[in-house]
Amino acid sequence: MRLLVISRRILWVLGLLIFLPSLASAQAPPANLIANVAGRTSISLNGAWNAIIDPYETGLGARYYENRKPANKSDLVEYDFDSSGTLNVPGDWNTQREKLLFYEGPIWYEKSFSYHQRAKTRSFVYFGAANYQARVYLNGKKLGEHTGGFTPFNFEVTGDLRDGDNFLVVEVNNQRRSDGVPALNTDWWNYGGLTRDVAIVETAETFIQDYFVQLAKGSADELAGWVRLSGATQTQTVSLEIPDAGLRKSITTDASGYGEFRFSAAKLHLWSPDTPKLYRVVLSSGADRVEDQIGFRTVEVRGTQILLNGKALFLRGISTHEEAPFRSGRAFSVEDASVLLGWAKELGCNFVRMAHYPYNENMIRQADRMGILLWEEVPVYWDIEWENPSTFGVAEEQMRDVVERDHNRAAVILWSVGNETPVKAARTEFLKQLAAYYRQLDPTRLITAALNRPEKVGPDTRLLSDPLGEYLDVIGLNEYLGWYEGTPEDAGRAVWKFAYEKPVIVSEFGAGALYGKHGDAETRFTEEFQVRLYQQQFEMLKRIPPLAGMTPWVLMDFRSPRRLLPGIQDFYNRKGLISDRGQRKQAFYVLQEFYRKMAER
Ligand code: GCB
Repeated sequence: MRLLVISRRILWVLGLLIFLPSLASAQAPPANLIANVAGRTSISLNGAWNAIIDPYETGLGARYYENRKPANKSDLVEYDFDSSGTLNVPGDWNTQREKLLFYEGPIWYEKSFSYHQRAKTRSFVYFGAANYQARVYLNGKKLGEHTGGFTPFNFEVTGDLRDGDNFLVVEVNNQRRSDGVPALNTDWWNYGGLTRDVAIVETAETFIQDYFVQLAKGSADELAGWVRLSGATQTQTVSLEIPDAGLRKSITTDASGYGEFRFSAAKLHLWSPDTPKLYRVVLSSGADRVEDQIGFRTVEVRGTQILLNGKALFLRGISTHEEAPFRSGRAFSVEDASVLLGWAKELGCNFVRMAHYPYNENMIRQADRMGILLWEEVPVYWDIEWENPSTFGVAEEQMRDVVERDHNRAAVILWSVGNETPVKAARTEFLKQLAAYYRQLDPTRLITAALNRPEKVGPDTRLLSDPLGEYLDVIGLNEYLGWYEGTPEDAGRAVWKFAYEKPVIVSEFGAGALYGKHGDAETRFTEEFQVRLYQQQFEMLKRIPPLAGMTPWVLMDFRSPRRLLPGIQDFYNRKGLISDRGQRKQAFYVLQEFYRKMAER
């Protein structure tokens, strides 16, 4: 028996060794994402789309994507987009029709629109996000598929768009999958649908598809980066202008359309939470021109400190979900972003942890304008199929696409590879490779992960020595002392040790409280209990020497299928400092006061 156990173990280790290198070969397909869609000519396809709810995915075999009408009265067509009702885009479907609140499965969307091509342009259909899988068809022809619920994608439709009437059909399926990222189990609502903007984007034949314009790593007065053209056939010149800084440079791209640059930019006003200066940046090449608003700042680690523009900074933060204030459902608009980030500002935050997946671009751009630093994360959450190369490919693709979308945003300082993942060899290898991929995609930002598996090494002492820490710049620590474990006073006494000499962000702690539920501080789910926990946590945090920031859990109550307690949770995680209707709980003011004092120091 023992022999069997040992030989099984050896086989497993051998299997892992053989298997792991192949994770890297499951690479994401080459990037074709168009950066900065807002800065281009586009035609919005937002609004009401026809929608057929198709729980058994009948539509695939029955070819709903042809959007057929009976040719005559004896012709059998068992679907009809025009009389099936509509869903708004952008928007999750769950909060648009009561019977869809719990729905997980396919829904077919259809949008008819007319289009008139301008001479000599290319066109693309662009989706801000579709959760989780999308199959896209234009005028009955399949354009492609996309996996991953929180990242943008586009398909070229030049030549497929007709002059005049067109129709797009998209099958969106939010069925959870064991090989997905995230996998089957999450503590947030699995909102399905075309949750973000949809548009036709028009470009020149050769156009500036993406660009990286940032301060060079380690420098506050040199810009370094690259541009990538799509459709280039020969070397070409790209002009890069920052009028307010008096800068005008030329970059030469190679025959594949790629060109790097590095030049001095001494007089830039650096972006910071206090002075979130954004510069107008204009890139042009041949017939193409794209404008952006970009801030410049440095971020680095020195010992256990995080430095912004060379100065140590404490990250007074809060964790969030991309959940809409006041109306529930997925947030998508600039207004949603202003409210959520406005609340964070009111709390005294200079930092937001955007857990647990990439948010819509409005949120990131709004943070850039408001001067809020960001932690962005990919939905590598809890347990996923660490040994499955296709799961790795999906994680890698989501990471690549959020980096491509946001790599010019000054607000973003941290990329997180995941949240509360189990400590085991295959997981560490997986996340180590993701961290390396991040560094390759964006050498300027810091890499982190939210870890939560400490060892108890004394009655009140915990040691975090997760081997993943070696590959991170900043250690994120989620801990729920006083809520899932022990009493708040246990948290007050707790001592933390870390195996790494790196900055630590306590990336989660919290307690559930129903807004308006009052009682003594011993009683769960009262606002008083939540306050008690926060006060004890503050005692603990003061005794963590490498503490460089904190993002308590969480800004606002959010929907979760795991939170069932009637009368209290009713499918909401109640750890918010603000209720889902915008009411501030007592702990909101307690944290606000803590941050106010901290900011004065
Ligand atoms: C966690 C998770 C977060 C949950 C939270 C909770 O550790 O990272 O997604 O929502 O705890 O409320 O339990």
